[in-house]
Amino acid sequence: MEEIQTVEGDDQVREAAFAVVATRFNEFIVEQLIKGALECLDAHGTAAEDITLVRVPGAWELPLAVRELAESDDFDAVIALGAVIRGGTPHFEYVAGECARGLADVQSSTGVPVAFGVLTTDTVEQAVERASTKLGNKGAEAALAAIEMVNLLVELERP
Ligand code: INI
Repeated sequence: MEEIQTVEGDDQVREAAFAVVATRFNEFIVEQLIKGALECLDAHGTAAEDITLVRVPGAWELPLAVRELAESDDFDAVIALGAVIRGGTPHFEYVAGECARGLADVQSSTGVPVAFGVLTTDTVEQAVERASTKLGNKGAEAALAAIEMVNLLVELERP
């Protein structure tokens, strides 16, 4: 087989603006996700003036704020950060499910990449692990995905 053409976005930031939207709920965990995301954006070449941090009460409120930012034309991608922890309550299913559905909705209806950095875990311990620096930080992972998707869209739109 002849070599096929592959299109992908790289991880270098070139004049792109990012909004980071983070919940205050489970703040002690989400602060670590914010730290991971901001360090990742910085390490890949984003200027501080190209990053806006927005805070919302909880994961339920993420989709509305993310939609507002995605529709503003001021950002190339939005990074949503939060932590929904089960803790034996059915509330979990509603909050986690609607948050994920709402964010996916914003991404597909606006065409603006929305990175999903929302932890959904059974326990606090699992959430702490995924927000750590040692075992991989989901905030940093989401920021990296946002960078790659911004660059991929540039590649795909190139004539
Ligand atoms: N919000 C979260 O971000 N994480 C949770 O684990 C959570 N739980 O478990 O209830 C949570 N609830 C609050 C919700 O997101 C809204 O802020 C609230 O219902 C007000 O609309």
